[in-house]
Amino acid sequence: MVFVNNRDFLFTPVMDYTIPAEKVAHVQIGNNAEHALLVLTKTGYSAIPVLDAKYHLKGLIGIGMITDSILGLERIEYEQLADLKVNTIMQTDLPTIKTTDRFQKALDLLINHTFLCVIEEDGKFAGIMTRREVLKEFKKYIYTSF
Ligand code: 2BA
Repeated sequence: MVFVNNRDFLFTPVMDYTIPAEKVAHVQIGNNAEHALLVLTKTGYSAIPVLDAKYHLKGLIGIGMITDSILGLERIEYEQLADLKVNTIMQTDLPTIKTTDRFQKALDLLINHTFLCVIEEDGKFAGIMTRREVLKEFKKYIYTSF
């Protein structure tokens, strides 16, 4: 990536920083909570996107949401995991950015979110933009500019 002057990076396309969909761990909307917990545990991520069969973004599922949904009065009711569908416990009010958006918008949102889902105009999931990728780019930029 080449920046012509100090502010140009704010206007670079978000796709320059996006981890493509095929490299992003996800679950399908019809999966149960047991499967989601398995994917989250195996990948080591605390939250991942939820997609439908057509690869449209539907929400986010995290370990905390799953635990909360099976929290009984006195214990965690693990036996409920198989019957709970991801779509009943996932977070649906999530910030997203479009493939056509500029980096500046993503930067603002990444202050409060560890990653952002990137979607195409038709809602199809394109990938994620993470704080890590952005920090890596900043590091490269700072080290090569000064
Ligand atoms: P977390 O899972 O809470 O991870 C926080 C940070 O810990 C990550 O920051 C990364 O630096 C490190 N980390 C966690 N699990 C890792 C792993 N399996 N391999 C390498 N590093 C790992 P970011 O890379 O900025 O990611 C921010 C958030 O984006 C992650 O939060 C996770 O929710 C999501 N994420 C990142 N990469 C993903 C992927 N390939 N598939 C699905 N979700 C991803």
